[in-house]
Amino acid sequence: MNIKSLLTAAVASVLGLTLTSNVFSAEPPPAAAAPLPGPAAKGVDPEIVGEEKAVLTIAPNVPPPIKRKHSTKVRVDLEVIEVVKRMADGVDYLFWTFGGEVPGLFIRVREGDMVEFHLKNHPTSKMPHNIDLHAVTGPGGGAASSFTAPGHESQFSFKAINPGLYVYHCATAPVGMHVANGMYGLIFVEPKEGLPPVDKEFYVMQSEFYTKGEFGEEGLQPFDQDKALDERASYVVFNGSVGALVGDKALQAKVGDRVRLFVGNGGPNLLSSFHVIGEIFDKVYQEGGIKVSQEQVQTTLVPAGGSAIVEFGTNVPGTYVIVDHSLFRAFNKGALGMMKVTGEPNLLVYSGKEVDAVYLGESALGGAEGKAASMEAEMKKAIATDPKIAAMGKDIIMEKGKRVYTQVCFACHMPEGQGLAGVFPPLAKSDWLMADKTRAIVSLIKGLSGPVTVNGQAYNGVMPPSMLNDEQIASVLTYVRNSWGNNGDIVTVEEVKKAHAESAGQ
Ligand code: HEC
Ligand SMILES: [Cu+2]
Repeated sequence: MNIKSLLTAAVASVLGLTLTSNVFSAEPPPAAAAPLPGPAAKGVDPEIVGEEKAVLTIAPNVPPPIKRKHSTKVRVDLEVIEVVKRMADGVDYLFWTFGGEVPGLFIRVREGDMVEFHLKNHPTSKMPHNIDLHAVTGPGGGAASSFTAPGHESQFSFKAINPGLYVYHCATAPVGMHVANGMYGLIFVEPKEGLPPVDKEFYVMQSEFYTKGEFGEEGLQPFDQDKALDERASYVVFNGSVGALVGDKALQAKVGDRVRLFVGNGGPNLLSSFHVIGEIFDKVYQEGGIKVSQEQVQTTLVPAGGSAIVEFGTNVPGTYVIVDHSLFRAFNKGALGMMKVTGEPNLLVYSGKEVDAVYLGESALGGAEGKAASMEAEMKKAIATDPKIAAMGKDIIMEKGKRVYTQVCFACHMPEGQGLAGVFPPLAKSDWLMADKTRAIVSLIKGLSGPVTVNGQAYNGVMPPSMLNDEQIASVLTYVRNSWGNNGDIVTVEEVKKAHAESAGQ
């Protein structure tokens, strides 16, 4: 050994790494690595009796509780594979996975077990990978001993000393990127005495993805390093994709069930404000520890690279929406799941809607319905006769009309009503529009086709019926007849109704 390699060896040993498993470089180890001081060198652990293969499950399933009362040797076989899968409808992503799934397969062992871990990297992988299990006490949480080139298998063993719910993830450089591509999952080290029995256990893991395209942009989306650096997630999801827990894939429970969720957060960057709309977590094992640390919790915080166990009873049937309560993530980036609870309604706990009454504020209190009606009539009269109120009314109608215009009409008639020469006639300063109010109303109700002449220019296109309601037609026509140099009066809902009724007969 020369000085340089001695130095490298010294640094590596300080870092707790073996030279063949450098977590900080992407270099694969030599093809035929000599057997490392493995099980033989460890001696015999008198606590360990027998051996078995771990049951691994795909989210949202959790392996069954461990009934055995002694420690054993548990063999875990986990395969890393890089696969293209659905991220959202029409959107694919090249996921790097533990077990072909995001999140990775759920591992359940018992406190005191000796875990013999076999990490296999599929031959089709482009990258070396490894695994850092937060349940491991040892350098790199196993990462140092599990660096595995494509087409190779690594083995290491650890004693599951600390009970709790732990995240595991890939820790191969660049670590952030490996995690961002889907390399994380949960391992539950069940306390010796077990957790109290429940009816249903589920595995829910949040994480986010950084894609070149914006949310929903179709096709195979590559990873976006800049967005990841800025923590600008395009997708925030439960169980690896948009809709993984929605519709037929919703979690299922029955009224009266006690439900336990093993919740993880793979990150790589964002915290999760984990919430189930319409439920209260009556027990929370905060941060995935084994003590119930809080009761009656609405939203629990799950850190990146962390977990929580939450429990609740189901009392009322229905659909319960699971969200990251950072709500734009839930409703705009995918962090939304569902739990469907079936069974008999429980009116003592939740009544459902009992009354839908008209509410008119304090002045209507104690008054009969007649009073409300006469008030409404008075208001209408005041609006009609008071020019100030009338003007205010017009502002509101213009505002509404503008909204309709920018949603529906501008695509053809252009933002400033200028139209498109020879194809879409102008609305700005249109003689056709201003000449006949009723005709304009009818053109929106029924659509317009055949030759029309606007400001001396002939058009012969098709405008489909607008599908707007009477109020929207009134407001948008008010808007276009009072914008871009047009000067008209208000088009009222009554006028639209009348035109509607008359044109229906034709
Ligand atoms: C899909 C394109 C399209 C949309 C959307 C559309 N129009 Fe039109 N519009 C046309 C075409 C084409 C004509 C000419 C029809 C013809 O030649 O008979 C027309 C004609 C008109 C006319 C009569 C001619 C004129 O310039 O004065 C009015 C008024 C009008 N549209 C208003 C609207 C309003 C208001 C909306 C939104 C609620 C709307 N249009 C939405 C395509 C469209
Ligand atoms: Cu990896």
